[in-house]
Amino acid sequence: MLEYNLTNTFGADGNKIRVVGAERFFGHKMPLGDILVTVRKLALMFLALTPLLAHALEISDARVRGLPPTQRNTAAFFTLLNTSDKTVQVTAGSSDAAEVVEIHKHVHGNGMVSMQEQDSVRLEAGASLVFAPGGYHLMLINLTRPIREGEQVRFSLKTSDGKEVVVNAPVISVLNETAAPNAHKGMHHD
Ligand SMILES: [Cu+2]
Repeated sequence: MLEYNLTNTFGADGNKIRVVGAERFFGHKMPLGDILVTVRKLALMFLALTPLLAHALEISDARVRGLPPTQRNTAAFFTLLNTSDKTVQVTAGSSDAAEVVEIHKHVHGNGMVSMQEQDSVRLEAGASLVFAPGGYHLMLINLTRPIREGEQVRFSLKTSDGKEVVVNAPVISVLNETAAPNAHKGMHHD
């Protein structure tokens, strides 16, 4: 996508490539300063267009698990889709309802289920990944307010290209939760 090409061409570590490419494009008669100004103008033109393009990361079917108010932590579930033609690394962002947000995964071993924090998840171009009970989930840690069904909770995820995708998700009580198609049954997370 255009925004990724821009990042590659004009990124902080792309100075050398940028100048070489500009010289090749404009010939060697143009002073370096003029080339950089022209490149900057082009970059601004492209940046003005990028809001028209879709985000690389789409989040759908988002919901946050409602638990009794004595619980300090809860989890958010959703489906991620990488709509770009580049691999995207996704890391946890923040939430208006929790002090800390982490990506967790349930790990099965020796007849036990435990949670492991994941620094990031990786989505190939066009790939999707389901966060569902019994698998990946976004852990909302140290809740700053009660999470009641019918309310909305905001949370965000960050992508490796420096973008943050913000979602407003409905709270669905754990009592009304329906298991996702691929989720394991009977695994409670609290
Ligand atoms: Cu967890």
